Amino acid sequence: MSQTMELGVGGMTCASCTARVERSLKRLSGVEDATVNLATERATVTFDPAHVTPQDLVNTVRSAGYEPATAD
Ligand code: 9UX
Repeated sequence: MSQTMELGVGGMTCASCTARVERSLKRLSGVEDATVNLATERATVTFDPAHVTPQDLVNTVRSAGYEPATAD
C-alpha cells in the first residue's frame, strides 16, 4: 500500500532545482512519484513504506543539496 506525504524543500531558486529534487527522489527504490513545487517549496511524494522511509526521503533531499523540512 503506497502512501503520500509532503515534505518541505528549502534552498531552491530556479525551475531546474525542482527537477533535480524530483529526479533524486524518483531514483529511490520505493518512490512511485515525486512532484516539487518551487513556489510553495514543497515536495509531494508517493512511496511504498515497505521499501523506503520518510527519513530516506529527507536524507535524499539533503544529499541533493537542499534543505528538507518535515511537516510536523
Ligand atoms: Mo538553477 Mo538550482 O540555475 O540548484 S538548478 S539554482
